[in-house]
Amino acid sequence: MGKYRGSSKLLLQPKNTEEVSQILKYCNSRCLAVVPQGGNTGLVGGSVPVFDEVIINVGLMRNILSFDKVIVSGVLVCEAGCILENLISFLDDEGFIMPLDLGAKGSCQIGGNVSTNAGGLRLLRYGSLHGSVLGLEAVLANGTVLDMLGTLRKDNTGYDLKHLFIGSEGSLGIVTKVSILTPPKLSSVNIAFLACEDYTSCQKLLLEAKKKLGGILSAFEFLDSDAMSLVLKHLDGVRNPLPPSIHNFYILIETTGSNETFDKENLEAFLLHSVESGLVANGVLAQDINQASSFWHIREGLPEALMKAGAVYKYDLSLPLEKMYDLVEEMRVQIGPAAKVVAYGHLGDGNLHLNISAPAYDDNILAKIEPFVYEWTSKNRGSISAEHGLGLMKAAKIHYSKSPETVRLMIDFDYCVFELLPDTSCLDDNHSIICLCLSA
Ligand code: 2HG
Ligand code: ZN
Repeated sequence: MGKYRGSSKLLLQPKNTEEVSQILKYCNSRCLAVVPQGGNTGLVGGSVPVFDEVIINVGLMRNILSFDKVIVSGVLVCEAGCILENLISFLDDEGFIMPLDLGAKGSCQIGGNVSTNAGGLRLLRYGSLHGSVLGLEAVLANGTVLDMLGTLRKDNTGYDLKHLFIGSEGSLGIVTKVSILTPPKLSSVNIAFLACEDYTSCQKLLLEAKKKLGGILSAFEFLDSDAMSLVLKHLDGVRNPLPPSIHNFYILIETTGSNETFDKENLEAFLLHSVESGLVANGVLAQDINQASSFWHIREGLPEALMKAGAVYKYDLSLPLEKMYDLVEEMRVQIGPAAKVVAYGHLGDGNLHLNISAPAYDDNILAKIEPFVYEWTSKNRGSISAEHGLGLMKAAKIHYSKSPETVRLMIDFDYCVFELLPDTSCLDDNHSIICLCLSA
């Protein structure tokens, strides 16, 4: 995004866990700051060495260690540097899918996905990584290797510490291996691209989709008309699949099931009913795989279109569904003509991607956005980071979403882990190392 700049002089690319352990042990004994790095696709500056950290990039640790489709159906064990898209293709050949899919799949790595608890496009169906990650291996700052690489569905022996590494963004240690439960690939996938005239219709449509499509619903994504105009303007070869007329909202619905005829008829009946009841103004069902991927390209291409449009301020928020679009409208009033407010996201999960696009980064624009956006989110009991983590951008803003007692416990917990270190002289009373870690 051109927003965070690195100034590291050293990038290390360990080939295995033992090397990660040795690097961390050495850096720790010398009080050298490190930043773990995966595919570098984060949006909050978490993997950028903004000071002079040593970069530990796990990109060479990219082996698939095992895939058990016979005994424990669908458990994949792999190293942290595996690129998500490679895992998706590997599983596709085996008749399985990853429970996680994101626009950044071509470069993001599973270790980074797990460390940031990435959500993505199919969370609605397959749940978060807290559900599908069965185990992991991580290396603590002092080099201790924690083997929690279980493959069991159930294990109630003591604290399930792997969950602390899912979403802690490298602040407790570096994830080096992951074991993940993958669902079988289902043969019938259908995708519809729809237009709604108002936000209330989008909400009602979601409720209807949950009721009528139930178990086969696998994605429910939305974009507003400003987002659509942006994609059409900046991405080559993209066209609006609906007849030319400006609609206020667009919805992408995907169903995944195992009965081709039934699933298609089910989706068609749902669409017909939604048009007749006035919830949907217009809609089209993908007729083949090319059309299906062109629908997805509109939604997945949004971050790229925004980058091409200039500078972008990104906010990844969880909000109560009924309030979500009020924020977008209030933000438009707040900012005025200086920038464009563009909204899209995972409506099915209550996750708004609020993007503010401007010709260049400008402190006057930023002053209109922050702290307004965080205060608004906090007042409505939302989360200031739904799926991208805190990173550098939001580490100091955590209090908008977590109580002082909770933050205190996180800091104490960090201390607890750091007390394992042979030399703790680099920890000062102001927890500056902890803050650095939270931002990494
Ligand atoms: C998405 O859903 C990603 O496309 C990126 O999470 C979000 O660009 C963004 O703000
Ligand atoms: Zn997203």
